[in-house]
Amino acid sequence: MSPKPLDYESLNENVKKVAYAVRGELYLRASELQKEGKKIIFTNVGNPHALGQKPLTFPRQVVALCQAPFLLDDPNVGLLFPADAIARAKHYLSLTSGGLGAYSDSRGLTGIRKEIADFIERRDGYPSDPELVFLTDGASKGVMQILNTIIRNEKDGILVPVPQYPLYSATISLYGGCLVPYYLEEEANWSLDFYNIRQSVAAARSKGITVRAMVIINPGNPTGQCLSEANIRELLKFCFQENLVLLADEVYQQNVYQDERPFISARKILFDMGPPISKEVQLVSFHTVSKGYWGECGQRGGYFEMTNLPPQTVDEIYKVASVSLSPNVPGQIFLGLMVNPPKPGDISYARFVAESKAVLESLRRRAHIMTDGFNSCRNVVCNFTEGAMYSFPQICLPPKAIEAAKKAGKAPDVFYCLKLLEATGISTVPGSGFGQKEGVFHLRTTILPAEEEMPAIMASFKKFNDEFMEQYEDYRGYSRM
Ligand code: DCS
Repeated sequence: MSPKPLDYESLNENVKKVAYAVRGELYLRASELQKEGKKIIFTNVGNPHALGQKPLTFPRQVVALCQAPFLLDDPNVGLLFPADAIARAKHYLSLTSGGLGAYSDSRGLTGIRKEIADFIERRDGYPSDPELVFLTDGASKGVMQILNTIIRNEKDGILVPVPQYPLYSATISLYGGCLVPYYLEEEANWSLDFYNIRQSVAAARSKGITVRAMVIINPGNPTGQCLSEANIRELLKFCFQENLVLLADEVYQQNVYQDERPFISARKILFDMGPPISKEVQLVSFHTVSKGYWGECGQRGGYFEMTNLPPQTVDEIYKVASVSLSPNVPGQIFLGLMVNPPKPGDISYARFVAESKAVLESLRRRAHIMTDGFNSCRNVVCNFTEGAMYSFPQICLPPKAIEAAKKAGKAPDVFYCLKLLEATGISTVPGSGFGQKEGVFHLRTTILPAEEEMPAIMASFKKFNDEFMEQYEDYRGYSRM
């Protein structure tokens, strides 16, 4: 009998090809060990609230009132909620046609798209058109929608940084496109190297691939770098010369832990460059409520903004967004609040600033504790986490460890990460899940465990690592690749 349509052998091959390491083998083993009663430190996902980060008070007050509008009629509401939260809840409810239980426009609520456009204008110094801002269920859905719009067949190439966040490789597989890798330069703080990028493009073209788009993640995941203005300028020139649409994943724009290279959006630099580039290069930028000091991953609020896309294309994107009716409405309200937080003079301002500063300052300290910790370990080197939420140390595995991994039927970095998990409960993601140069090994951890637990976690990592190295190094020692 022929297989049924949903039997494994008859599934869409693109679905089978998808790989997503952030919830891959290591995560599954960690979940098993947890069930058996082992204490697991889940540093595999950038999911701050799951590791104890408290939600900011003001946005939760506003959304609570939007979810339970009958509270607004309660004579005691003013005792429980500050007046500015009550006013904001009324404002957001007035933007909806029936509250949070009603679908919104498929692009999101008009009033919130306007708040986002105002935020972009304040941030970049150039006006933004709310008609070109679409809300999505997290940034992931926006990235998927735009890649779906770009990829026509398996000959369409998308330049993706390596290491990359596997949303990109997974989505390109799912839509049947071709991932064209470009390597970030680890020795130069994970920056872009255009000689190398041009070579990647040339190699893809020689195989008949039409390179159509380029992805940047800034600040970087998993690499944590903040790109310099000069690097982004060169990148935009490159996209102009090569006729590429730039997908700027800027979800970590609030997560910056150094002062030399503050976040500057690709859009601002594009407009600073002036015509013809500013009028020609097509750009889609992504943002989310999941990151920053918000960390509201479960709310699924995101947006993308389109620059230099013709109206017919925007209409097509709108049409496809309409097929899923509406992005979730509470997530949209979180986005409105993120881009339009309490202002000086508002009742909730002081508390909001204190809470958000506490999160960001602690993340900055944790970035230092982690990278310093990794750099104190034998055969481990780690660039400073300049931004985002991750450390991505290089683990220089001795040949004997690589042999042992082969014998166990595992990739060397998977072997190391599994041993780390079994010994310490620290659940990481092997570098191979993000891509890395041949023969070079990494792992990714988030910098999100509670600050007070961090020194003990790093001590436990060091103890495991140094013993592992001792076990697998031969007496002559071992030099880095
Ligand atoms: N882009 C990047 C670079 C990300 O790191 C993430 C999430 C997203 C987009 C998608 O975010 P939302 O859909 O929640 O808006 N990062 C994942 C990660 O690497 N660990 O946890 C989540």
